[in-house]
Amino acid sequence: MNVEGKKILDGIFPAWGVCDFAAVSDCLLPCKAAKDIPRHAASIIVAVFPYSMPDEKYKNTDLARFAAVPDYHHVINIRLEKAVNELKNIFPHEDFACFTDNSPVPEVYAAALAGLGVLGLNNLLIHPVYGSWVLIGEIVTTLKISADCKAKPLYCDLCGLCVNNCPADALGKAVFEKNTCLSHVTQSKKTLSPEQERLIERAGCAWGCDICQLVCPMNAGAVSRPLKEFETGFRSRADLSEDNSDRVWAWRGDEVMGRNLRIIGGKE
Ligand code: B12
Ligand code: SF4
Ligand code: SF4
Repeated sequence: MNVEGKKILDGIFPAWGVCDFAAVSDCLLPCKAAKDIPRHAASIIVAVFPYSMPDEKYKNTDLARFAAVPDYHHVINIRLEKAVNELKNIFPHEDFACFTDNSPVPEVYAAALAGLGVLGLNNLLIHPVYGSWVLIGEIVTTLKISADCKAKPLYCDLCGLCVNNCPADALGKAVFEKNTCLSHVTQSKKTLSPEQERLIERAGCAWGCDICQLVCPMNAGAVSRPLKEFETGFRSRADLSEDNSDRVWAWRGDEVMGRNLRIIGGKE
């Protein structure tokens, strides 16, 4: 990336790196958005977006931290699109496509390859400054940018605390048991089993699950410097009587959140 391009990215992203598209092209995730990947994609500009407030803000929370801020898909896409618009001015003949979450790119792996942190046994990217409290977004481009980190990604301290404290026993197996993960259960539209309801009740969390991050010692010194968009829209509790159209759970409809709030005895 030339100096001008770097300046653009530094001004929009709190932290970013680059990985070769070829490094992930063999392990793309099945996703409708895959059709948007530019033909002859060469590089991926991966960015991380910190979202965690200081710990005291979560004393009375009934949400996982990613769900206590405005919908990150929207917030991150605005920043990614701003970067693309500015990059197009200096690289008018290149193609760019933005993705976050709803992405064929295995984002955790791509971010680790881009030198943005290590791979946790909890499946998450742990950034050296913000810990795992970051969301990930990326720009896939035909622009050839030399990747920052050509080495294989590094792993976390492997202390096992996330595995031992996972309430759903989803971690530490050969394959992550995503359907048993509490985060998945809270987001499921299906009728829950009594066991799944008990899982939600015990955790007291109406959307998502942060247990494997809260116990992680590599998050102990994580710096809390959330995006300003996240900070201004922060709400530590779910309340269905408010306008929730900018919340991450809105796409699932009020029924799912209503069910979860009933289970944990929160405000519907
Ligand atoms: C589906 C999904 C979920 C599902 C399933 C999760 C899962 N791990 O499978 C559910 C609903 C459970 C979930 C929960 C959460 N999620 Co989620 N989720 C995703 C999503 C959309 C896809 C993940 C996926 O399917 N991975 C498939 C597996 C197989 O991929 P993988 O483990 O990375 O492995 C691939 C690569 O790493 C690669 N690979 C690995 N090693 C190697 C080695 C070599 C040599 C090669 C070639 C390839 C390779 O190959 C694998 C197969 O493709 C991603 C966004 C994305 N597009 O990546 C977000 C994402 C992973 N989730 C995210 C978050 C924040 C969460 C939660 C913390 C939310 C919460 N608080 O409740 C929890 C955490 C649960 C946990 N401990 O994993 C963030 C993670 C941010 C971070 N710091 O890492 C992401 C990146 C979304 C985002 N844009 O920020 N999630
Ligand atoms: S999010 Fe919760 S249920 Fe899912 S793996 Fe982490 S600790 Fe286990
Ligand atoms: S809790 Fe331990 S094993 Fe799990 S991600 Fe953190 S450092 Fe790795």
